[in-house]
Amino acid sequence: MSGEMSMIGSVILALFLAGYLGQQYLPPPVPKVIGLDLGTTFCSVGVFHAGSGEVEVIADEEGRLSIPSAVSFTATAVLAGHEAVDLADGDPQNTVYDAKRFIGKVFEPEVLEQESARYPFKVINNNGSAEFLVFSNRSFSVSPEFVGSRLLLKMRKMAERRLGVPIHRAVISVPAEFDERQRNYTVRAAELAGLEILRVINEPTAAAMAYGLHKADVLNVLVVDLGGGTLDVSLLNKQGGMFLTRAMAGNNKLGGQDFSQRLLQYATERARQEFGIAPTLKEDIHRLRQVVEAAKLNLTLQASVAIKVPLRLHDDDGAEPPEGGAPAPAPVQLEAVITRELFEQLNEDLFQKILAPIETVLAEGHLDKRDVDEIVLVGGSTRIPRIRTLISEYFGKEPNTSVDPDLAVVTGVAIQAGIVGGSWPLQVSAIEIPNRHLRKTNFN
Ligand SMILES: *[C@@H]1O[C@H](CO)[C@@H](O)[C@H](O)[C@H]1NC(C)=O
Ligand SMILES: *[C@@H]1O[C@H](CO)[C@@H](O)[C@H](O)[C@H]1NC(C)=O
Ligand SMILES: *[C@@H]1O[C@H](CO)[C@@H](O)[C@H](O)[C@H]1NC(C)=O
Ligand SMILES: *[C@@H]1O[C@H](CO)[C@@H](O)[C@H](O)[C@H]1NC(C)=O
Ligand SMILES: CC(=O)N[C@H]1CO[C@H](CO)[C@@H](O)[C@@H]1O
Repeated sequence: MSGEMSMIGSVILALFLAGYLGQQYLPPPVPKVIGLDLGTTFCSVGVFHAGSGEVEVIADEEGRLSIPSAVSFTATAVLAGHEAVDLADGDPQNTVYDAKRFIGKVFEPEVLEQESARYPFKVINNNGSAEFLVFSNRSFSVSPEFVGSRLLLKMRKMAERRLGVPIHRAVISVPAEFDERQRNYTVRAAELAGLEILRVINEPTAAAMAYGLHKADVLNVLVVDLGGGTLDVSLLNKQGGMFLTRAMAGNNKLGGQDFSQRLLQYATERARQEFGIAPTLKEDIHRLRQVVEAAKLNLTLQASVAIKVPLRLHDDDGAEPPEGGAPAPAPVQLEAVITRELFEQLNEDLFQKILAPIETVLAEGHLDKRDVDEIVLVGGSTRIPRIRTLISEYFGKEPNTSVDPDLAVVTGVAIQAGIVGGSWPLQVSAIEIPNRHLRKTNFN
């Protein structure tokens, strides 16, 4: 009997040893499960390399780590990501973006109509669900999950190209506020792209994992996600190694594009003062928009930036002059220096709005701000220096910013994919306690 026991013991020991040695000396296994961040404006895909213990965010053919969440429909092809955006200027009606705002959602007819008015493409109401009407050879409608699936397929291909193996399984992140239906439709989008979803994880939880907070000795984590158009604040509470979302609040109409808009208004007003006429031509506005967007990004690193924008400034709404008519007025050039200080002054009231949802989640979570252990910043707009100081001054401590704020979510999802996909030795795979009864407070 004891002989048998010791034999079983030896076999188990031998198996463990073989596994251990295998892990040490065999080439590291190729990741088989990918982590997907299907964002409203950008998407990324990452994997966890068990050998090195590192996350790799997978680049596209041109080395870019994110692809725009846009899909274009042409007569001959469906294009996703950068290729879709390249087409968008020429064919805005057939380039769908922001599909994540519609996925799995049931709308009141008036609300859907208001939403559609914001887009150059046509949004139609299919019994409460949104669909996009596109025209290639003929006109047809596509669902938000179909649009999502083309982005997920593109990312699956990027991963397969990089890893050299077929990929069929993934972990995907969704906003914490997504209800069961929105989660289901996100999973359906993945299925349409030939991917089985092993786990759906909340974006703020993923961001916390990117900082290793699932392993660290912390209790309360506050995640601030400020993207192009929305602010999401979540209060996470760690219980026995698992994250529970305690409270959520946000502002659906606050983000990077609002800060750019203030710069655009400023530049437009400068042009009006200088040339006696405000730029109204579509192409002038487009050029101004591109320049102020670039200036905004530069002001994160530089104290000031000089802009030069050629403008046509026609006041005849752009019509070509008739044959032999008066020649078009000569183009002018708007030159200005924009300082970081000016940028901050133009936006200070918007920046201050970030604090309201932070205070709400603390109140709803019955937590004093001093009891927040870590603050995690996600989303490109959290690079803005004034926003970082605003948050660190509020809490009296530095936020966690070492991970690229555009890649924090995909990094965490990739870690989760590594955990779910790992077979050795025993893996704690759950990292999140679902919280079905939570509602998000919105400031608009
Ligand atoms: C659209 O029309 C072109 C040429 O007429 C044809 O080659 C192409 O297959 C058509 N595409 C679709 C999606 O029907
Ligand atoms: C429309 O939706 C309602 C409930 O959301 C459902 O009862 C009804 O069957 C749907 N109608 C169609 C035509 O799908
Ligand atoms: C979501 O999917 C699950 C599993 O397929 C199903 O049981 C559930 O009813 C779905 N919920 C909604 C709201 O669609
Ligand atoms: C922003 O910075 C980049 C590189 O640092 C530079 O090439 C570009 O001209 C700058 N843009 C503006 C508007 O100053
Ligand atoms: C300011 C800062 O970097 N804070 C923390 C970020 O997260 C790690 C945990 O991985 C902490 O050790 C840092 O102190």
